[in-house]
Amino acid sequence: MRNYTNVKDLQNIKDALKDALDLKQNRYAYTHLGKNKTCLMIFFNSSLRTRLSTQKAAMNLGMHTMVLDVNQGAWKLETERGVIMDGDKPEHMLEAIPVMGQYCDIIGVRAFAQFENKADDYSEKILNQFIQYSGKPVFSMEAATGHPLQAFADLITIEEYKKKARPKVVLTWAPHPRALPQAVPNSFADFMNEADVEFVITHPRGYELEEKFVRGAIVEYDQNKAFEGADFIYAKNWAAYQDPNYGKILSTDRSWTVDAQKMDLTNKAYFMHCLPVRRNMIVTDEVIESEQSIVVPQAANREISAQVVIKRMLEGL
Ligand code: AN0
Ligand code: CP
Repeated sequence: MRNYTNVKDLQNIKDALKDALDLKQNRYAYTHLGKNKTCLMIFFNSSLRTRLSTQKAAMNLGMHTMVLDVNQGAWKLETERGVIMDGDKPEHMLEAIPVMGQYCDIIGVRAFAQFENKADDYSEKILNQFIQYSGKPVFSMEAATGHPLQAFADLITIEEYKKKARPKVVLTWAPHPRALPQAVPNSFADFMNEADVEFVITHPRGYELEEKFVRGAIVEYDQNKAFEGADFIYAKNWAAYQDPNYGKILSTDRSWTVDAQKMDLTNKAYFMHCLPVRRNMIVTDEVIESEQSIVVPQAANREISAQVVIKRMLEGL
């Protein structure tokens, strides 16, 4: 595998799942693959899980890891070509990226949607510059439109916890005080559409996601109805995608918060969230602390999804 930016890079998700479950039993079987190889991780945004789980995955494969927080200690980077650089940014991405590529064998990039320009975000302007100019294989650690390491970990978790061959999986919007990207719900939808599940998305009107990720999945605007018979509830906030409200908060309606009453409508569903989660906005204390909450094992699988991806990238070097 050269780059990892979306579900299609895994080719066949059944094989990818099998690799994941095998690796989980035998994390240190491939240390020879990463010997004398370096994984560079570039963060334009904060992270807890991605930072730690991806380093752990690379170390499991025998690699060295280096982490750079671009906004803390590195030079501020100009991203627009053609600007006269007389402002506060001393370095251009067009030099910085090929230089970063000199010091590593693979590069992970976290660069969220900026909500300034929808076309820039949805063309993955920053991630694609890394692919184009670094000279090295690149994987997304959450870019503008997707978080494929998260969605792969989510798929592994559903595979591990499902009690029937084709579970009902519900992605529900929930309220949040800040405008958040669509990357997590986009990738989750993209993966669920490939998986053997009954997939339903529920959100208030106006929060419709990009069709290329929704791919005709059922959208149910009545959250209670969507929850009926669900085996997995996957909560997430996102800001509006559709014009003219791109990047805007249209609702903070706390009747969409996932609480015990709503979970009672489900088929004793497991509760999932990618984390970080704001309690009593997205989900009540009671639900996230309940036995049905699998947010921690879900986060644990981030190590596994990253390890499958990095292993395949190393095999392609
Ligand atoms: C980010 C998001 O919603 O995309 C990262 C989630 C993994 N969340 C926040 O910024 C709170
Ligand atoms: N879920 C996730 O990607 O978490 P971080 O933002 O902490 O990396």
